[in-house]
Amino acid sequence: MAHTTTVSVIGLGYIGLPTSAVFAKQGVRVIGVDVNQHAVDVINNGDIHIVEPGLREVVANAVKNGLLRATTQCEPADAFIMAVPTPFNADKTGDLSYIKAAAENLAPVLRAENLIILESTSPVGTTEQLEQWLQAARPDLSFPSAAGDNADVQIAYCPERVLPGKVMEELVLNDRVIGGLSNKASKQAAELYKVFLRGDCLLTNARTAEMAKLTENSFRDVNIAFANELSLICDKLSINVWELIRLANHHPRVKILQPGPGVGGHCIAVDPWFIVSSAPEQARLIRTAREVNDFKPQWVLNQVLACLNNCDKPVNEVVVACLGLAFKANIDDLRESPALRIAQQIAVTHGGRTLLVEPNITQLPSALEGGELVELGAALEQADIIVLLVDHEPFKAITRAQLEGKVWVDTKGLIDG
Ligand code: SAJ
Repeated sequence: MAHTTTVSVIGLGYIGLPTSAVFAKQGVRVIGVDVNQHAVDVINNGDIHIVEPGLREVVANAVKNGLLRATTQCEPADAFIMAVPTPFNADKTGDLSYIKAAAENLAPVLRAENLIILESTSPVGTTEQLEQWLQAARPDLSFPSAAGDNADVQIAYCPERVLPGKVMEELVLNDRVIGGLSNKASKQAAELYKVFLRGDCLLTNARTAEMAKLTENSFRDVNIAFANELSLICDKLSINVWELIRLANHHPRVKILQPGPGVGGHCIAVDPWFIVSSAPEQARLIRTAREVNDFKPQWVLNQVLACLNNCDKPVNEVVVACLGLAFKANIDDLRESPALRIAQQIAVTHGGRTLLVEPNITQLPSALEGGELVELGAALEQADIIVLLVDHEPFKAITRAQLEGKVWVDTKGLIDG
């Protein structure tokens, strides 16, 4: 595909906006589409509505140069990339309503020679489902499941695999798995990504590409669950889990991940359920891993409650400090954070002062209004119980001397490790 191609990116969130920006940086005209009018206005002003290092400058330049424009309604383009959310329903099946809504927005402007790429993390079969919705809305056009390489419209699945906080770098460098509903769709999609991609394009079919994304995140979830389960076993057997993992990892073929307060974020705690709901009888390990990781915050809370009950003061006079609220180290993202959930439960159940230390934010979310956002030094000075929830860089400097006379629960091994 030539550099003059117009690409429309539907969904201008954590994936869609950076993708729009890297295309525009290469001189491609990009029409960004989002249902959120606020996001559209912010982007058209050359600014961004999300936090991602290095993104603002690229968006500002693209808007200034007239290469990126945002709107709420789909407009004709040569290629469309869908990057809309796919949460799960109450029964843990994938909620495809955002993809369906995007398809309804897109269908009226679709024309022959168009390429559509779905990037949203999706249950296996979603790309075929998208094709069916579009075919129903546009019976005048032919699609690849029936017409193969000769179809009017080509469709491929290509999952995003970038790490929040490193999106601008990983978008360009990571290899891409591309699964077309026809060979032509795969090839066209690869050609399009090559406009900005330095990694390789690995071509397959849509179902395998959908499963590849789910597999990567399930692999990580299962491995984190193994570490989390070890932490429970070691607690019962009075063994230091951090030392144990360090020792075991000296074996040339063993590489155990780190236990923590639970698994957070919008991907690893969600995606394995898409495999479980597609193959419930077979996906026993993947389901159990999810359950092990989901139980960990409750286990940590129980540890803290036990410490509270063992204190020699009335519980409501005990000062508890929670160190870290984000879903992982050195980011400001509190969404789906086990640390935040644990801190919230401590604040509501113990009745005394709860000090909260989160170096990456300046204001507490409303859910934590009962707590006090304080500096690390103040928390270490005033608290009777320290609950270390995230391995943020500044917490690595905490010394045993600063903890003298205090009780602590260390979920990340910064003190005990
Ligand atoms: N965690 C642990 N122990 C570990 C590693 C991680 O408890 O040893 C926890 C983290 O604290 C966090 C959660 O797991 O709560 C997830 O963090 P993460 O760094 O493993 O992953 P995410 O959610 O930021 O990004 C993942 C990445 N997937 C993989 O590494 C396989 C990323 O490449 C994907 O693009 C992203 O999901 C996504 O969008 O799907």
